[in-house]
Amino acid sequence: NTKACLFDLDGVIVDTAVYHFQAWRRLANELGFDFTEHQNEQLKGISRMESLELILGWGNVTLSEEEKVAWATRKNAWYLDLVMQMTPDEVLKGVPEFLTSLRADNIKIALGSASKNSKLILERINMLDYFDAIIDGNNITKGKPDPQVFLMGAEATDCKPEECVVFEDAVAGVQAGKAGGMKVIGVGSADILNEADFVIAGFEEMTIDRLF
Ligand code: B16
Ligand code: MG
Repeated sequence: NTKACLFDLDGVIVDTAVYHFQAWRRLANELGFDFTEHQNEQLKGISRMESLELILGWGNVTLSEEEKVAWATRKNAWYLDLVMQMTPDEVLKGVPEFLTSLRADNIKIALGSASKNSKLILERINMLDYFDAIIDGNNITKGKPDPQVFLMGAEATDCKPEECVVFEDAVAGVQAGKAGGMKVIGVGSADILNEADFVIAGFEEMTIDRLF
């Protein structure tokens, strides 16, 4: 029986990936190379420092640990400039309606995101009040596909893993939910998210009865 829904942020609630891409691309350009939107797909659900490692690999750039931290800090400042311009109309279609229906049925709502900026983003898009618990990059020691972020979400909502349903747009996130023993609904393409229990293209097609 489902008692809590655990939501990823980027790609599920809102599309911050476009802003991550802009900021990471600026970093790459300043280091003398570029990368594509296709490559950017690989960064979804992955932590900031893991993303940086992948990008530096694409550009064959070697940096010291100190330089890596400095570039990651710069990228985050550029990213936050873009986040500060976000507005509530960027919330993905059908999300507020679905979360409202969960609240009406007393189903708990938690965030399970790799981002360290999740609260700020939820504030900007006016979605913070929907969440009973927020587990994000500030709370976790192991990134997706490790189940830690979702297991902490289950605990924070007083639910067993089998009582939770995870919503994820990234392969690593789907794997994290399954590793935690949860039902996982993929958001995006069924070809890519084939490890999910089922996949929706967006929340317009999601109803409460599909949780059970
Ligand atoms: P930050 P999610 C993830 O969010 C993004 O998909 C990923 O591209 C990003 O690197 C990661 O958050 C960390 O974000 O730099 O803001 O801490 O999909 O787990 O909500
Ligand atoms: Mg995501």
